[in-house]
Amino acid sequence: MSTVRSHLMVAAPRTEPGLPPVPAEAGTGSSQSDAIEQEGVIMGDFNTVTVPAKTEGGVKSGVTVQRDELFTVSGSGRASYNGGNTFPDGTRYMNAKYAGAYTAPDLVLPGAPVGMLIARIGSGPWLAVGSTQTFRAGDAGEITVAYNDRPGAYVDNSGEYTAMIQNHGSA
Ligand SMILES: [Ca+2]
Repeated sequence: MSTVRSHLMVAAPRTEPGLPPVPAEAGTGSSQSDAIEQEGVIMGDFNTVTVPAKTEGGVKSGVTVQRDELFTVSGSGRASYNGGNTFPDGTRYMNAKYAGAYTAPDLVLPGAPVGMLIARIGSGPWLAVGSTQTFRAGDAGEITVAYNDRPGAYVDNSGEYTAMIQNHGSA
């Protein structure tokens, strides 16, 4: 019965939940800074995106560049093209053993290893990124990042990279 339990708990005094705290409106409280922090974020110069290995055509980064601006793309993580695990630099591990890089002429970016992180400006030519690379933009557009594999051979891929894209401006 509830009345009995209430009597037993009286022995343990605790803070009254019904008492309101001292009003903080007049003070210099630090509890209302959310909106200010959001205003302080400069969007467009920097972003981090997930790059699933399955996503043929890549992922738009949200970062745009103008011609001659410097930008850096960096990648981390592990993924698979269904022939081994790969890292953004294009190195592979097969059956838990280092297997080097594998290149083929029919990859989306030929000459760059399968599994390498690649990027392009708008619909321009793909660029080899690897773990990190800084480029000077030859054109204006949004940076897209992707996993290098054969066209049409993305469906059996798994895993994802995390790519960081930074626009440094025209330094
Ligand atoms: Ca594949």
